[in-house]
Formats: sequence, structure tokens, C-alpha cells
Amino acid sequence: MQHTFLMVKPDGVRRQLIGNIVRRFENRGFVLVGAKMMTISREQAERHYGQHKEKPFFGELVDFITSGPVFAMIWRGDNLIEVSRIMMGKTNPLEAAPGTIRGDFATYVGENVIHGSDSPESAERELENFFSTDELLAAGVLSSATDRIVI
Ligand code: IDP
Repeated sequence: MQHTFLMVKPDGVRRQLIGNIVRRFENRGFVLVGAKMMTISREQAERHYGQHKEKPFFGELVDFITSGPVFAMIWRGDNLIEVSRIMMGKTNPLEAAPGTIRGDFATYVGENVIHGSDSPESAERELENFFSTDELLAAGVLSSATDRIVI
């Protein structure tokens, strides 16, 4: 059993794709255990995409992810991280297979509808960046306020 962080990006929220995306993961058997609509700060965005700091598209990436509300989610399920990445499709939607979220809804790499953690270490870091201790406790990701998240 794993937890992961999934987020409908501002383009997906603007295009009213939240329900469609949630349904895909529920249909697959995964369980939504926490969620909120939020507009993320530049600081949070820069932390989230820290590994891309030196990339030429970093400014565009931070501008985009802070451009409107996102739908941040905590999900639970077996082999969830690997399966959710398959369900999302390749980062560049032009290479994403039809039937995947990006393959069905996107064409431009800078606006590819959904984010999902790519490893247990990323899931832990990203959940802590987006959710408070109380929210992580309510979702069952932590069993006590002094715990560390272990995906
Ligand atoms: P991932 O979102 O599939 O994990 P990453 O390589 O971590 O992919 O890239 C983070 C995000 O950066 C991508 O989802 C995409 O929106 C954005 N990105 C990646 N390459 C480019 C680019 O060349 N131009 C604009 N945005 C990009």
C-alpha cells in the first residue's frame, strides 16, 4: 500500500477536468484520502520544481503553476506511484499514449494537466510541501504529529 501526491494543474482546473481525472483513479481502485483547491505561492512552486532550477523553462514553469488554482490530492493504493505515472502518460503530451491523461487532454509540454510524484521520496517531499501536519494526519498519511511520512 502506497500514498502519493497528485495535482490537477491550473490548465486542468480551468478546463474543468477535475472530475474526469478523479474518476479515472477511482475507477482503477485507488482511494482519494485528502484534497484541496489552492493557489500555490512562488516559494512553494520553486521548492516543488527545485530540480529544474537551472533549466531554461524554469521561469515559465513557476509562472504557469502559480497562474491559478490547482487541485492538490493525496491518494492511496497498491503500487500507486508506478501505476499513476502510467495513467498520466509521458511528460510531453505529444509522446503520451492515447488513453492516458496527458495523451487524451494535452498537446503542450508546458501545460500537461496533471502532476504526480515519480518516487516514494518525491511523494514524501511533495506531500509535506503541499499539506499541513493536520491535513496529513486527517488523510492517514501520518499516525501522529511527531511521525515522519513513510510512503
Ligand atoms: P513530470 O511532470 O512528468 O514528472 P518533469 O521532468 O519532472 O516531468 O518536469 C516537470 C514539468 O516541467 C513537466 O510536467 C512540464 O510541465 C514542465 N516541462 C518539462 N519540460 C518542459 C519544457 O521543455 N518546456 C516547458 N515546460 C516543461
